Amino acid sequence: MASKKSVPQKKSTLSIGAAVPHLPWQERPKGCADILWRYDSNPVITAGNVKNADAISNSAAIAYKGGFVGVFRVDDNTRLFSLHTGWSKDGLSWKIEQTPIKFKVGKNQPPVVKGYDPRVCKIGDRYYVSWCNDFHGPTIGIAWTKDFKTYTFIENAFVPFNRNGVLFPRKINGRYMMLNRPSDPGQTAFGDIFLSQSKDLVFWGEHKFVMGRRRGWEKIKIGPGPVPIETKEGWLLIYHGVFDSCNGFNYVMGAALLDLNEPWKVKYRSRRYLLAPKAPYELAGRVPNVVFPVAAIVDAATDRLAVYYGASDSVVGVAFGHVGEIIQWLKEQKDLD
Ligand code: BMA
Repeated sequence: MASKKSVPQKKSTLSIGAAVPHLPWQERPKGCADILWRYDSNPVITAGNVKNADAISNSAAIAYKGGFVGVFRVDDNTRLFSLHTGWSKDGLSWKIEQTPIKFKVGKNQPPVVKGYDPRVCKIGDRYYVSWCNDFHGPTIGIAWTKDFKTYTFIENAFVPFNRNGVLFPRKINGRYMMLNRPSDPGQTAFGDIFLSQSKDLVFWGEHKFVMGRRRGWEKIKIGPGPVPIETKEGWLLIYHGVFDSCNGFNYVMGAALLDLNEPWKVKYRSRRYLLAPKAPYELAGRVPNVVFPVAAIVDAATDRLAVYYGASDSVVGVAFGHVGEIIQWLKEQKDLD
């Protein structure tokens, strides 16, 4: 009888994409049952990283050339919001450039003066930045870069008002796709997630409704967070949901799984929140009670996930999780819908 040789099992993961062996990581603390757990030295970025900054919060980090790069939302002490490039070897300790990004704009294009809540998405060999741009009110500006030194403005995707433009990291059915959240010029007491499609990243159309606000922690509005994570079971979307209390709006995180080929179809959605303000730097700051997820870096070899989020519109925090566990957690909540 042939002897059975033990074959080393390759750990099966759900995420599709590149291995990021240098991903920042800490194991879940003993006794913690949370699906996302915070880095124990949060916040990783504070206003002290840039001269004359009042706050550095909702910012996007991505793996780049064996290290990390990011586009940061810097609110300065004139209360102007601008975008700055930042660099890091380990994803936790960052050097942020002192001067804002100067976008190259075409001669018939409006100037880019201020911006906030950037996302960074790699599609092919380009990195696309989408952010809340000021064009007669908030809307989504899109630019591209290859080296994070020169940024070329493409266009404003929509007429005002819109916030939280989040690209998918590849074309789907031959189209670029972008989640977005129509809004108003102010603090917007409403908001649902839509998806828009484009052949060239300039003209957007064939809009689809993805999902709307609903009772509980997402009763006022919802908005897409990090670039969706491609998995074997669908696109994992981490998003923010907002509820009101006698102290104003509270921003928390939730998650959903979208269909791979028709990503406006929601397969699962969290009834429970994924992470809500609890740490002191989330509960107090420029805007108290805010966790605002903006970037998610995944090591597809291990399913490990690091989420970058703005805390209380003042600082940046990191939380860790496992892609497979989040999907399992979403499935377990099916009956709560
Ligand atoms: C939203 C945006 C975010 C901010 C949040 C909480 O409308 O302005 O940048 O984090 O409010 O203040």
